[in-house]
Amino acid sequence: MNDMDLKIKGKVPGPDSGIEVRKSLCAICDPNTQCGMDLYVKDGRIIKVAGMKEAPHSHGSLCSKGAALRQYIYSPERVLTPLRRTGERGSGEFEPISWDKALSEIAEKLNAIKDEFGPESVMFFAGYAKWARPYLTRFTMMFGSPNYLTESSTCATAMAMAHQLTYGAPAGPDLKNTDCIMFWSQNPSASGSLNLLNIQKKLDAGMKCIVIDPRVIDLAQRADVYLQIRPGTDGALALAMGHVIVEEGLYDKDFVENWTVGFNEYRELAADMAPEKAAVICGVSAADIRAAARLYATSKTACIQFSAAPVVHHTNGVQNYRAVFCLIPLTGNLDIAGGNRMNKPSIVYVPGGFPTREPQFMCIDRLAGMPERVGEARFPVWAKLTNQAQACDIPRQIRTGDPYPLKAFFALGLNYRMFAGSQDFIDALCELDLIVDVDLFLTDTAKYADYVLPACSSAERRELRCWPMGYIQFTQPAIEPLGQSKSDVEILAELSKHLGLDDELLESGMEACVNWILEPSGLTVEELNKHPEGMFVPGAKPPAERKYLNVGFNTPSGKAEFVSSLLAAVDREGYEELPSYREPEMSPVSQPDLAKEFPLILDTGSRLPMFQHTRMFRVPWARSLSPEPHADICPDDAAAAGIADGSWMKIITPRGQIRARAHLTKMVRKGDVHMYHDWPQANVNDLISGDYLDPISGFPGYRSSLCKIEAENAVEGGADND
Ligand SMILES: Nc1nc2c(c(=O)[nH]1)N[C@H]1C(S)=C(S)[C@@H](COP(=O)(O)OP(=O)(O)OC[C@H]3O[C@@H](n4cnc5c(=O)[nH]c(N)nc54)[C@H](O)[C@@H]3O)O[C@H]1N2
Ligand SMILES: Nc1nc2c(c(=O)[nH]1)N[C@H]1C(S)=C(S)[C@@H](COP(=O)(O)OP(=O)(O)OC[C@H]3O[C@@H](n4cnc5c(=O)[nH]c(N)nc54)[C@H](O)[C@@H]3O)O[C@H]1N2
Ligand SMILES: [Mo]
Repeated sequence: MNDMDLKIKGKVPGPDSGIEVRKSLCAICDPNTQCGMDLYVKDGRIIKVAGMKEAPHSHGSLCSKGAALRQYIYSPERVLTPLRRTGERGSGEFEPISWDKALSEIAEKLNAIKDEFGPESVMFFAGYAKWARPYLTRFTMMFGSPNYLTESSTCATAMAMAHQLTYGAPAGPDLKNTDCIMFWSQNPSASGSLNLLNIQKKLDAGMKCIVIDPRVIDLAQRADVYLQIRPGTDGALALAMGHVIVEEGLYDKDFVENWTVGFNEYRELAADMAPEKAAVICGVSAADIRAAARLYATSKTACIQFSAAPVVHHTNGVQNYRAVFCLIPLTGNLDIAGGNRMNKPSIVYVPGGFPTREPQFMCIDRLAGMPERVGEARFPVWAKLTNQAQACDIPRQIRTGDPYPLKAFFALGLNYRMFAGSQDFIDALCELDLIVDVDLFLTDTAKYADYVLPACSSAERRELRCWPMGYIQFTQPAIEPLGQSKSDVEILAELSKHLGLDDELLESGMEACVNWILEPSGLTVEELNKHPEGMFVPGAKPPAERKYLNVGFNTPSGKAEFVSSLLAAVDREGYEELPSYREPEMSPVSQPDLAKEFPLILDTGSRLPMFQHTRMFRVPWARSLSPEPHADICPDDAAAAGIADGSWMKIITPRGQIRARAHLTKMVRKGDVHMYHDWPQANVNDLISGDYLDPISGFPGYRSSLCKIEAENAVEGGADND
């Protein structure tokens, strides 16, 4: 082998090997992590991926998902041309058509629907891919529809609402400066491994740690106090901690007196939740509750690492997180270094410490004159606190036409299995006149669309991202889009022209938009192009502390609210103004009769490190780490049902059943069944009703319903279509 062959074989970049390194990022998980990536390209094809050493957030690391990026991008399931449906919805029968034909036909249909039923009858949806959301929001507003919806109808928003109701805006944990961190339902080992390195360093340096999780996660083993809570009882635990903090005088009297409302009412509520009472509700010891409360309240600074998902994936989720977040003002750990701090997002949810015009770009102010959003009447506080429609209400409105008929659904990446009652969701969608899905892959959901438009991956497009340390990257495409696929933003810009929306800025393309958005930061595309690996934003700075001293809190009272004025204004069950504890709607306590037949708690969705919702099932390396659907149960429950480790079992709820392999583990509490969501052949969301929702947020109760398990002798798994 000569020198050049060796260089090619060794994937050594340089002019003689013809291998170029392009600076990109991994967009498989989104948006707070996203490792910087070096993509090695030869002859227009990515031949190797590696972590980008210059990235200050990922330092050259990649997880198992990113390492498999080539299999994700070059999947045989990629859609490579626009497709028009020829068979029944769901059959997967399509014919390829040209972009021009596809966009003209879609535009003609959307405009006809708009003329006959009004723009509000068209819904615009973004799935978990978040990078193109500012563009889709603007597009929706320009079209004139109030119905911009996203996967955040089940992710993060309810958590944000609990913050907003309590002190006006989300307040993130200041890990860097804290003396004590309380992981309240977050498992970075699986869901955010980048942060794990920072956490481990802090733990090594003596940071105290409390973990509240029904499963013995890795971090539980390093915790000073670990509380193995029964799913969905977080509110009771938080109130009991508040009880101890108040009773023992550990609260911040100055802050409470000057900056909160409703303390006396809260004190009474917490007085009724002694640790001994919560111990019974939550299945933990009263001594541990006291220890956790004391550690959190007496550490010089302490913060709460909350999650976008598990606590709010219950029918009592917002109130439970409200009870948790009340501990922050109670102890004065709000908006201080080492506590939970407020910071404005710069680009796509991520606070970068620099100003942008992203909010103005999205043209949200146009909502003011529009008809009500889907879900607005059913979830009035949601409507007050967010700009989105609530997607979990779509099936109801399609079926009833109340308050107006819905006719079309346009999606950037829809996965119907993400919704509780998935089959009902897609059945309802099939009653619409038009479904358009833009996706990288011909997914099971795309098969229901009338048109499927091929999106390209992050390696084939530009993407604007920032990270909390004030770092920004505007990636350059590493390769040409595969087939005829295009970037979502380009698709929106072209559809805008076909629709005649007359949106000059969007239609002039992504770079013009980025220049417009970044204007207040002083950055330009020209400057960013000189730094394809990204750069620190000049002048970016961490948020000031105690901003409330000047501007108060963004609540109706201007103070942190133990008693929420927004909840008090709605006279409905579940909208109590104090964060009082209610059982999940389906629990062994709330439904003892049902629990006789279905005695176990079904808690679904805890992240697995190799999967990202539906995305990685089709990726061979990821799939080899977990080839078949499985659920975690404890050895005692398995023995009681006669189920052996690794054997097939049935998980049965009043709504139906699925098959999964039993994974016996002492990590799980007795009485709980944990299963990942989205498995193509074992969709756990079909076991949960689409109407099993938190009355405040509309989030599904993914993490607590009732089930039973039975042994099964058959050995064959189901077909895997997605
Ligand atoms: N690898 C991977 N990473 C991901 C994702 C993925 O699909 N794969 N998804 C991303 C998304 S969209 C999200 S929202 C985040 C979510 O990521 P996380 O916030 O970490 O959420 P989960 O892993 O779902 O659950 C975290 C922990 O909550 C516990 N838990 C379950 N029910 C309860 C409960 O009722 N109370 C309490 N206190 N704890 C409970 C679980 O046992 C689990 O260990 O992850 C993101 N990161
Ligand atoms: N039972 C249960 N259900 C859950 C959860 C749970 O914990 N338990 N978690 C909920 C949460 S927190 C979330 S975030 C949702 C997951 O949200 P989903 O939206 O279901 O997430 P994905 O499957 O990652 O992405 C949806 C689609 O987007 C496509 N896609 C990826 N990148 C792009 C892109 O750049 N452009 C376009 N146009 N399409 C793209 C993917 O191929 C996929 O088909 O699931 C929710 N459902
Ligand atoms: Mo999520």
